[in-house]
Amino acid sequence: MTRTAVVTGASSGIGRATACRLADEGYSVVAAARRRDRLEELAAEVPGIRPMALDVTSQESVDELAAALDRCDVLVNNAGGAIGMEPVARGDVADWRRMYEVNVLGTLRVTKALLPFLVASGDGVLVVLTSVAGLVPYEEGGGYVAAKHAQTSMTEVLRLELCGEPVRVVEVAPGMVHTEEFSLNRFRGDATAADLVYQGVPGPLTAGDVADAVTWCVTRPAHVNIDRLVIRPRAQAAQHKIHRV
Ligand code: 8X3
Repeated sequence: MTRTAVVTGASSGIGRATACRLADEGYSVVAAARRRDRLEELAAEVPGIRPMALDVTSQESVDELAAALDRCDVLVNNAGGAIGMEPVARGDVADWRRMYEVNVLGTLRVTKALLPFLVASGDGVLVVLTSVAGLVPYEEGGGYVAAKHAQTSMTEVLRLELCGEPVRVVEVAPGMVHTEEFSLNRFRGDATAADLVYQGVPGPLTAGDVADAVTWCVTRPAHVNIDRLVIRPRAQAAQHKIHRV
C-alpha cells in the first residue's frame, strides 16, 4: 500500500521542496496550500503529487481537507511564517495574532483533524516545522519567536500525550534558510531589506536542504523517533553568530 503524506504550505519554499522529496521517495503526496494555481503547476510537474486548496486558519477548509482523504501516514505541518521585525514595544497586535493563527492554531487545527488517520495507519509520522526562533529568542523577532516557542511546546506536549500510540512526533527546527518568500513576507515585500538578511552569508540553507532533513526523519524505521532536528548553515553557529564575507 502506498503511503500518503500531507504537506501544508506546499506552494513554495520548504513545503514545496518537501512535497517533491517525499514524492521522489514513493509517497503519494497531498500538497496543500492557499494558492491552488501554484499547486496545480507543481502537480503537473511532479508525478505523485495531488493539489489541495487549504487555509490552515479556516476550520472549514481544514475539515474539507480531512474529508477528502482516505488515509494519511505522514503529516508535515509546514504552513507558517513571520510578519514584521519590530521590537516588542512597537509590536503590532494584528501581526502577532496572524502569526499565532498560522503557526500555532494552524498546526493545531490540521493536527487534530488528521491525527485519527495517523493513528489508524499503524505507523504515523507527524512532523512540525518550527524554527530555531522556537528555541532561542532574538531582538525584533518577538511575535515570531513567541509563536514558534508555542509551536515547539505544543509539539513536545503532543509527543508526551501520544506515547503508546503508533505515531512519531518529530520537530524540525531550521535556522537561516534562503527561500523566495520567508524574508520577503517578514519585511512586508521590501526586497532590499529581505535580501540583506542573507547578504555575504556563504551558503544559507536552501529549502531542499530542509526537505532532505524532513525526509530523513520520516523515513527512519517505525521505532525511531527523531524528537528534534536542528539544522543550520555552517555559517550560522548560533542565532547571533553569523559568518559573513
Ligand atoms: C527562520 C529562522 O532565524 O529567522 O525560522 O528565526 S530565523
